Amino acid sequence: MEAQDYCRQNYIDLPSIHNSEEQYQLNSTVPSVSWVWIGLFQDSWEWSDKWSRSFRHWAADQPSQSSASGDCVGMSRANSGKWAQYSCDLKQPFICYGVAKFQSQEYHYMNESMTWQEAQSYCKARFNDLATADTMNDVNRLVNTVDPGYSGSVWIGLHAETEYRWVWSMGDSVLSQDSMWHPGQPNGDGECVMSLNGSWYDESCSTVLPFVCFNDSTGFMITKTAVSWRDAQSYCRQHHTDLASISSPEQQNLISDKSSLWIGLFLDSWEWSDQKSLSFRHWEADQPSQSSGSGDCVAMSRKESGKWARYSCDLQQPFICYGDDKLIRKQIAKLKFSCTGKCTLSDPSLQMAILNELSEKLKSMGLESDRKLSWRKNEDGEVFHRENKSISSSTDCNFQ
Ligand SMILES: [Ca+2]
Repeated sequence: MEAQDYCRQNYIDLPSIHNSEEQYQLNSTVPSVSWVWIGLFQDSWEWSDKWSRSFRHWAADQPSQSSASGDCVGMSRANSGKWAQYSCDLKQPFICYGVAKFQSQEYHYMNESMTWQEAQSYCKARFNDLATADTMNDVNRLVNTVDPGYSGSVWIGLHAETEYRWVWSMGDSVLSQDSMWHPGQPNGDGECVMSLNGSWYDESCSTVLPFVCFNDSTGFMITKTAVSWRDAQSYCRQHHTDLASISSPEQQNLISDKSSLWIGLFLDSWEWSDQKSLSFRHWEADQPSQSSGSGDCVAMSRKESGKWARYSCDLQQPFICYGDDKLIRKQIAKLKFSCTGKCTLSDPSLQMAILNELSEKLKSMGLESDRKLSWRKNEDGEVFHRENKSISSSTDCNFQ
């Protein structure tokens, strides 16, 4: 462990030996002592994402061999990020990696009637775009955004496209190359997909069939009651997570010995205004209606618990945008403080007191309006930073 630390600090790591040539090279480097440490070690740990990376950063006495020390790993800032074993049942803070999947965008209800295109331009100019939704959580937030006194429908960002694609109800994954269509399918006789004897068939969405839901904690759940695809989707979303997505032959095997079952795959030709390929849909029972003339733009209704229907894009109605309001101006000013004696600028109550004083000062200058003042924290979480060798500090401050 000390050898590993030393190599990592001063070079790269203990050597890995991949072939006989490298072994020979290493032999010629090593003076004639009896033996040296190399980088190989016995390991029984695995990353949550199954990636076979073998970099380890254990604390000196870790991992401990005693079985009582736990099967999960935590790191400690105090111990320069080194790792130690803990019981997996311990409740502790944690770190995730990756891009946040469900980044909650702020919704803004616009109580002003416009056509879909006008609403789109308005949202793009002032916010990001017309509202998108990718989860039931988004649907509920959209409903709560609408003025409670308004019971009509409200534009969201979905509109018709001419291109049709097979997508998953859960909105999570693209249809993989090794999709499991039965030979000759899809043959254009429906926009929903059933699984039968291990392969897929397109089928009219109004056919009644048993179905398979996916549940975040328990996995696939088969329901034997036969219903339409849309009813199956509603049931799965209410009682589990959604209709099942199938992304591997292993998952398909879980249901391959069963009779016909609805799965989460469906044909879609709708697109979000911001071009994001989110395939989550929340249509009313008879929507999107196939009859032409029913409109190429989508609105939701508070009284239909946020479900969607298609309307003529020329209809004038309120709408919901998402994203930051570009009209709110943010001004950042840098302040420098000098203090004599003991400086306690890191004290939050003192920081608040300074803001209050600044706010009073601005008011006395006639700048009260709806300005909000806040301190801007630096990356290290601190507001103030001491200037080199001087007793003054400077920082940033937001004026909104
Ligand atoms: Ca078919």
